[in-house]
Amino acid sequence: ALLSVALFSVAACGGGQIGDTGGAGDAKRMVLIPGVAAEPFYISLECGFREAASEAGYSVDVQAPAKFDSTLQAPIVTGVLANKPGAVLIAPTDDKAMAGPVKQLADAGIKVVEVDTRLEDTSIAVSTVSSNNEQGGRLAARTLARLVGGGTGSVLVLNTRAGTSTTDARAAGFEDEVKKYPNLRYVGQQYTDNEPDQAASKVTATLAANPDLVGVFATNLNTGEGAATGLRNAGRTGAVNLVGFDASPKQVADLRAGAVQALIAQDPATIGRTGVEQAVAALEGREVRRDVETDLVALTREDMDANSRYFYKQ
Ligand code: T6T
Repeated sequence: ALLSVALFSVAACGGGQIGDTGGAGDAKRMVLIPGVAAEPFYISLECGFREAASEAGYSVDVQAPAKFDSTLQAPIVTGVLANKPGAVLIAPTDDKAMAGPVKQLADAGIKVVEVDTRLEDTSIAVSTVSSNNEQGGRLAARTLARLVGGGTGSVLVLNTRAGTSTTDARAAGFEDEVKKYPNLRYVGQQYTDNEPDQAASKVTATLAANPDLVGVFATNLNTGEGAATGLRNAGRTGAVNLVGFDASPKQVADLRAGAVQALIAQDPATIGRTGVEQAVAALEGREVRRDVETDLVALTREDMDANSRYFYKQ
């Protein structure tokens, strides 16, 4: 029961904290429901959300589940429905299971903007702001192929949980793109439940079964952090090229230290900011963009500091 209680997050955005304000039934209020609490990607997104909402004169509230899990996120949505804010920005934790609860928001007249993840049913939200995750997976495959160079061997994908729209799209893009490199043998994807420990043990098990492993693509922050641990435990750091997704402080430190060879970084603060802009447009009856794509960049140790604006906050 405790886990179903929403966590009221306080992000360290820099430049002074913008507090949660506002009461019930307030059209000038926006609520952000991230995929999970206290996680650098969503913290950075929250910072963009808070800044943009306060600039636009909206009060804000942020309610996140303790785990990336639709059974914990759904009751938060239902609670928010009762307070009837003008708009809700949400990262749905499951592309099907969250459709019912999110549709209740839209049916109540609340403007729903998807940030980061999306529902399969595209008729519910007015706008979706995210990275092009399929392209991100392709970029990961090209980056891994460049790192492996002339080498030959197996490559593994570590995914989170089926039904997470973003990581599913990354894995699909990677799988398709990696076919262009005959020296790389794709051994399939493994799900980790978004748990670093599972990612670590799946990497060591895959290494045992496929000693020719030359590359791993970890589709998000937790899978990447766990994969780095798995390779370290197996004594294969650097020998197996690891391409991660996201740029948490720990991932950035791992890149600098050589525990990870590349990161595909997103721009979560811009996702949060743009989500607010679309929500305000919807509330004011102006034109809304149904899909907005934000930047992705591949970082390696050589060029990471030139791209430090992509490092996430914590
Ligand atoms: O990769 C991000 C996000 O884009 C994805 O939808 C879920 O995982 C992260 O939040 C990283 O933990």
